[in-house]
Amino acid sequence: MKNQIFSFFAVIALFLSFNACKPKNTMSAVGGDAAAKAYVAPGKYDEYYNFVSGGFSGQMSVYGLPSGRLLRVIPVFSVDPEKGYGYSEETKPMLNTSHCFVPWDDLHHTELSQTNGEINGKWVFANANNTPRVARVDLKTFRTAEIIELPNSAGNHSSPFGTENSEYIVAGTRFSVPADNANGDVPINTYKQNFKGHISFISIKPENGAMDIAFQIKTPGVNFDLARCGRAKSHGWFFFSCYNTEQANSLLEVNASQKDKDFVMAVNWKKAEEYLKAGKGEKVKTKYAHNVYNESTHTATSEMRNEVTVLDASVLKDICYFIPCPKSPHGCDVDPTGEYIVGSGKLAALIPVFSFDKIQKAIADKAFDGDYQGIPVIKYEAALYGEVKKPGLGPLHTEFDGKGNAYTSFFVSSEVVRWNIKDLKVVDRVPTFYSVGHLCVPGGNTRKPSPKYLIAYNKITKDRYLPTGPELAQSAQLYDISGDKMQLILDFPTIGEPHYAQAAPAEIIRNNGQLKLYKIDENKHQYAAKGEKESKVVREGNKVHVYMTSIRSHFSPDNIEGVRMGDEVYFHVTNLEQDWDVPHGFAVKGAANAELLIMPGETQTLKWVPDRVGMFPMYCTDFCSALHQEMQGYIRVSPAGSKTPLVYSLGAQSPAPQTSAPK
Ligand code: CUK
Ligand code: CUA
Repeated sequence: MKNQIFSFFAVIALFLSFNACKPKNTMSAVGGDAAAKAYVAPGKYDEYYNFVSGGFSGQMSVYGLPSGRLLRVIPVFSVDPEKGYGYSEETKPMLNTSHCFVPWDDLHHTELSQTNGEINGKWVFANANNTPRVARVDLKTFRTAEIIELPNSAGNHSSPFGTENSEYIVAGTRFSVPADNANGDVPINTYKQNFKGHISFISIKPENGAMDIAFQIKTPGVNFDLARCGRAKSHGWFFFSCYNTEQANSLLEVNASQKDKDFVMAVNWKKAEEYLKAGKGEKVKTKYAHNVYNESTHTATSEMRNEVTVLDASVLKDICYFIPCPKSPHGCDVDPTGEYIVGSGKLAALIPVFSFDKIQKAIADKAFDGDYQGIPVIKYEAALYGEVKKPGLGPLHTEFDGKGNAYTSFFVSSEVVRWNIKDLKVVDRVPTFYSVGHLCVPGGNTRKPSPKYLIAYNKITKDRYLPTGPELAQSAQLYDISGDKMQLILDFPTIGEPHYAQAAPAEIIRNNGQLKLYKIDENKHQYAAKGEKESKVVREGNKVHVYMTSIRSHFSPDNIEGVRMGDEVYFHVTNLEQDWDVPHGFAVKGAANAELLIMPGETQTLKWVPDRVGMFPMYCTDFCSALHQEMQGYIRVSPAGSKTPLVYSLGAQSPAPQTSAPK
């Protein structure tokens, strides 16, 4: 019997270790009190806002925590027909780039603005991975307010990571490429000579968040993956993980995994600022778009810039230092005290923790192992605080709770591991379902984390939800980390593929002066009609401008005749409502476009080019009142060259009372 019990446990142990990489969907992983912990009663608000990257959806989604309820999808880099983003004339310029209008991107990281190393609730930044851009979302409106393109970059992955007072949002290029002012028409196998890395420092105006590329730092051609600012004692520094220091250009899975160690790059950005002031930067010709949404004109403008200032790290020797870091590091995370820098080698069996003090001493003592293409390489031992031994398989990202613990995600062994930063001992581990990428502790990248919950953003969901054909839901998992043992309390599906996310106590975001509506008197839109009396239809050549208003429950005008084939019709719809939460929508049959969704006091424009002669209904798409279904109208389209007069009306059965002569 004893023997049987022993072998029973042996089998269980074997089973567990064998299945370590794919934990089973067991009920026992969720305790009986889990539901109560994640339950937010109907009508009650969540404790946290969670801003989650949408990956290849190009959008950012906002969840409430701990409920996991989806509150909003904010369109950032991808067009969104639901909100008319990228479809309305006013928002099209937001997606302009030096290439063209780009309607999609791949958004991996969100970054909340900070003051003194704490979240201030003003803005959340996001990166476009494919066509390198950084966006600023204004948390007064939960809308994308600004997008700046990044020159000399490709694959803007190591981005957007901010400094402690949002002095800068920094962005490192994943793909090194020939600089924009160099000849890019070179053989790919000249990578080592011709390909360069660039790190962008985007300055943020404290009063309004306006972005500008203050400078770039040119580095050897490697792949920058992730980054974190120094904080508290290490304020003034930035830390980047880099891989492919082999400088391979083919079959990177093998060729960029040759070296035992790649690098964490430490950047002294205060020093870089000094060089910039001293005129050591080179003004380099390039081309990049800067797009800004103006809240009083309700209109975005896109401007093309053609110059950027570049500091060369191989010439200005004391701004960048490489620190050896095992096996293709992915995450590079700094603890709340700013002393410990954690590098997560994707293929490493340990986690190195570097000490800021030791890095400073190593630089002072010149404890270097030569250089890497002109950048000093600090000796590994000289920078190392210690190593977390055998923590798990495939470490990716680390967050902190401010109580001395670090939490690292392990992609291969599908788990979150809590370890103590001081003694580097693992104190708890919990399985994730399944392969986990980023983690988020609210404020986990600040001086003062809010250590109640941890959210894991997973890559694979397998059997967690009802199946939906070949493509399954993407997923996040919520853990209670307030006790000695981490406890899984909730799964919730996400929009797109979630990578990094940040969260903040709801109070910080709610009490930042959120906008409830646009004041109609302050509407400076060129085509606004600030009352029904101002509504009209004006022909300018083949362009027909409809100054339209909407209010419960009609448009003015609601009948238009005299539009001809060959015309371009612009419906400028002003929502006259001055109540919170009363949008109106607008759509026209056959429009090669999306709807408009117009907030109270706002003006938005839909362009419509009729493709045939006939009668076209238009209607409100947002169920705004009991008589929403009555909110409609007609546009008559006549043949090209017809003499149908341009008339428009509201409340006239026939004939139309107001006319303007056809020109
Ligand atoms: S990445 Cu996706 S899991 Cu693009 Cu920050 Cu690590
Ligand atoms: Cu306005 Cu429905």
